[in-house]
Amino acid sequence: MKKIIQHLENSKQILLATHIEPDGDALGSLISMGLFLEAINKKTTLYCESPIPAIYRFLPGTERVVSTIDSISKYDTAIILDCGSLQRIGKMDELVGRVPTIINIDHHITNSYFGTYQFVETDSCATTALIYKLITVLGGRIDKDIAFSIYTGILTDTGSFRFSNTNMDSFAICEEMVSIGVDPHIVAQNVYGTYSLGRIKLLNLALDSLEISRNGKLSMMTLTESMLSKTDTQPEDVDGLINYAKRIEDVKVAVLLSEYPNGNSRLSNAKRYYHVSLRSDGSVDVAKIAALFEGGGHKTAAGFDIKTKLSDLKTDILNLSEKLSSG
Ligand SMILES: [Mn+2]
Repeated sequence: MKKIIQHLENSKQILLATHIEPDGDALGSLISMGLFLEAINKKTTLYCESPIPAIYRFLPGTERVVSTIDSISKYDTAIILDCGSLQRIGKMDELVGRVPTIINIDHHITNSYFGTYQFVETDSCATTALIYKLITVLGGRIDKDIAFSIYTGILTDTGSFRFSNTNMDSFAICEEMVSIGVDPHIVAQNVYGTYSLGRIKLLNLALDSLEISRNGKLSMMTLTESMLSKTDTQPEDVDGLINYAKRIEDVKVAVLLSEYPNGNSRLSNAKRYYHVSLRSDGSVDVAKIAALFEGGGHKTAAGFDIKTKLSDLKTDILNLSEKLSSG
């Protein structure tokens, strides 16, 4: 962290980027770090390839996030947030890789330690918790706007203090953010309070698609492109649906298969792109399962992308359940 601090003190033009299809921690770390650097007179660009999900647009500073980068040569430093690999930022990965100094700030267990400097703590509950540490060590001031982002990142990445990554820091940092002026009710109302009608309809279809392995240890939901179009929903509306599959009694691993928009390939037996999300009850390391398919994540939440036939994918996933130990 010392080297990162020394470097940041001298850098002038900084590009900050986070992963595609951002969650609360991705946007929270992007915005909190960006606002902090601006406050200490650094020129910054906040970049995220995907649109900002509606539930996070209440965060002060989201209007600064851009989805295009015009010229890369002006940046002396890029800070990559909440990404296990540089590829997670999306299409601009190669271009951003040319920035002279790359700082990798993350908490994913599968982090590849890319970049010039790394601040990676895999036992940290959220990347926003690392931003909090960094600002604190720098002696910086956390204002109310920054506090909202840090609080939201920790709240969402710990599943409202329910997931196994929840620790003392989660509560201590959030308590401090509340003392600075964050209203937990406002955050909860925005993040969890309202669902669009389409999302409720999508939930209905997702629940209908539930399949359980023969031994009862694995649950699987499938979301197709046509379900999204039928309910007029966006990929962001898929967020959190997997938790319904995870809550089922005796289930150790929950799987959500989401079909990527595939354009015009209408053949039912054609291979299609899928994102596979994996969640575990804590007894199974799903990051290891994801790594078998060149994916990544945490012990209890991981994922991978695959191009295959849906029937083959389902068979492969259900076969995984046989390897889940009993007890
Ligand atoms: Mn995170």
